[in-house]
Amino acid sequence: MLSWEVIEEIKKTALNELENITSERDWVELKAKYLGKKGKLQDLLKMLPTVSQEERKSLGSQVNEVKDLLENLFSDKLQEIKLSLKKQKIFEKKVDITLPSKRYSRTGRVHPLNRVTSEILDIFSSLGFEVEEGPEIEEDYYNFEALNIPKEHPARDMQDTFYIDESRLLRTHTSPVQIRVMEKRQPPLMVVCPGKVYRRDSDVTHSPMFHQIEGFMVDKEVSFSHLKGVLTEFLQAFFGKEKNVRFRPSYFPFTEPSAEVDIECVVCEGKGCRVCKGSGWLEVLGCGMIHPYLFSVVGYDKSVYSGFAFGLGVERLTMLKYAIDDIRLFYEGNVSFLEQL
Ligand code: FA5
Repeated sequence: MLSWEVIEEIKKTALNELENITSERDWVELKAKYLGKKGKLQDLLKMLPTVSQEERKSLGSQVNEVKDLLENLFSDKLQEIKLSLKKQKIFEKKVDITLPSKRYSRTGRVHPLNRVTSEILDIFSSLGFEVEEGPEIEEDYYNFEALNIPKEHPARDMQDTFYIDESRLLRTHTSPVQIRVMEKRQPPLMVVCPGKVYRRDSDVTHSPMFHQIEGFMVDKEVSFSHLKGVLTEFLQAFFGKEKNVRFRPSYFPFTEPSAEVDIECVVCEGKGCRVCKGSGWLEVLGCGMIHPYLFSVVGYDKSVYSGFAFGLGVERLTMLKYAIDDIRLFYEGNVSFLEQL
């Protein structure tokens, strides 16, 4: 017979049993026993029609209260069981904190081109040069016209250009930085300008994007011997004291006279091989005495000042120093190649 005492008794035993379970499996079984479709509380509800009309309401709500209470307590109990299992697992898992940590063999490092650029800049700063930079998107005026290469001048073909519009382009060399620096500063100047340059050019020794370092010096009485002295000093510091250096006449519209500089072949030591095409020499940079036209453009008095300038390819020097035969290797992100250098 359904009564207040019967309901209380079921509640008491349920709480008691719930208190004593420790596994999820017991929890599932116990929950079915009391709260399942065929559980004890459902049985109590089924008994409601057997009691008098007056008692039915209060006993019905008592059963429902017990049901709500048990549902809450069952869900708390499940959390408690899960937490204690987790703690148990952590406790059982023994960690040996004296073991050495994992070592990562592939740590990042400076890209060879950046390393060689720093090496080159260090040599020039030890000779007294300062570093200046200029924009990669350049005006036609700075890249060509101010450097004595007017429109339609055949020398524009020496550097096949990526144009952005009529007056702007991706700079084809770092020489425009000469003009930008001279425009804003007065001599004496000893400056090097590193940076990316772009040309429509692509094969194993030419890349559409590559790096140059420009250098120039302007003062009173700067002569070709200063140019020879600085570049020989630089090349021997970079490639080794014993390497011979030679200057060959050449042509650049922004220098007069102009020269190309060769270094004794790093592979065959001047005997002649495949790399130097049998000549024993490797071309490394272009240079010359700054053309007086540039001084008139920037407003320097050409009867007072003279200067020299040079431009070198960083990839070219790195390839020669480390005997690399394909320029594209620098940009492929191949870790084993980069680790070798
Ligand atoms: C020039 O760019 C001149 N501005 C250099 C200069 C400066 C001369 C000041 C006189 C006074 P040239 O086009 O030769 O010159 O390029 C210089 C160097 O850049 C070359 O010796 C070569 O090492 C490198 N170079 C040229 N084109 C490429 C390319 N497509 N990929 C990689 N390196 C290149």
